[in-house]
Amino acid sequence: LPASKVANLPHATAVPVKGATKTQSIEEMAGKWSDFSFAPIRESQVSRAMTRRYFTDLDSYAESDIVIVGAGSCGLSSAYCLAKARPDLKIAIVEAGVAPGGGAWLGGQLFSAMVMRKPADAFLRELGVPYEDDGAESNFVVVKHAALFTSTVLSKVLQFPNVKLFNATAVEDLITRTDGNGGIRIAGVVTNWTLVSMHHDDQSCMDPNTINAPIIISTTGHDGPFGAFSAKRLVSMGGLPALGGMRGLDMNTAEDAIVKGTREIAPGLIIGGMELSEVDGANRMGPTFGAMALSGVKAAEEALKLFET
Ligand code: AHZ
Repeated sequence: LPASKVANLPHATAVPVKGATKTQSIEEMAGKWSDFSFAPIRESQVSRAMTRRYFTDLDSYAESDIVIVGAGSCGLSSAYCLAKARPDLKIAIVEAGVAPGGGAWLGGQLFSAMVMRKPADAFLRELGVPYEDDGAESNFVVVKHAALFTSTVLSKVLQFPNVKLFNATAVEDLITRTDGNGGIRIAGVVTNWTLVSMHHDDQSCMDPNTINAPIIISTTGHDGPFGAFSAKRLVSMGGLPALGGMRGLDMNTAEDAIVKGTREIAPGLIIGGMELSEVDGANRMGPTFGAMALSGVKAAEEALKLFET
């Protein structure tokens, strides 16, 4: 149909533009609510505003420079360091949950405060997250609410123009290439809507999607319904002989081991955070988060080294 006729069909009727469209401050609105109206909108404009951007992102990030799997405290810390150091890199974060943040919305059990052992306070200063410090005699600092840490790092990560978070999306496999010597190299991730990944057993024909990337940083936490995903998949595909299996809680040994051990486990795959405890058989640390932040910092450093070689 010619554009003139389409414009006359009921479904194409535009909402007449009326009401306030000029940029206003909150102060200017105060006390004038009886005259208030939103700028007009048509529902399709909202649909298009969302879907056009999402599909543009899917198109753009189908070839990424780095994919971070899991947006917990380790993954987000890593994303922050990478995006800040290399604005030229395209960084996709794939998070199975609707809400990014993993276990870092609370400090431990259902308590709010988040403990970070020194020297991880350096990362809080980098982010500008306020904390309580009892001074030279104290070996740790306390953020008054874990959500303050998580929301701050998240908001900074999301503001980098070179980062896209795909939440409610699970990594359900790894893309692999043979290296010519019988070994494998990780070359990307296989993704699906998390709700789809959870229903492969009772629905059929729900093939996945993919993101190619030369470097994957996996920070999916310790074993659980989705956790330790890449570590477990590495074992099942023969890229790792066996899982070490996370050991019992020992704050002192656990945090050092996770930070020091954060590394490229298989060509193209760096593992950090509590997922690493499943690879190395490291202890868990319970409710202290310094190792998650600094493992993220180290994972970023390891990735940057790979880009330089
Ligand atoms: O939803 C998961 C969470 O947000 C996400 N995730 C897991 N599997 C995924 C998959 N695809 C996409 N297949 C996936 N996303 O990964 C995130 C992991 O966050 P986390 O907080 O569980 O892990 P972390 O290593 O960043 O932090 C661990 C925090 C812990 S656990 C612990 C203990 O048990 O002792 N102590 C600390 C500090």
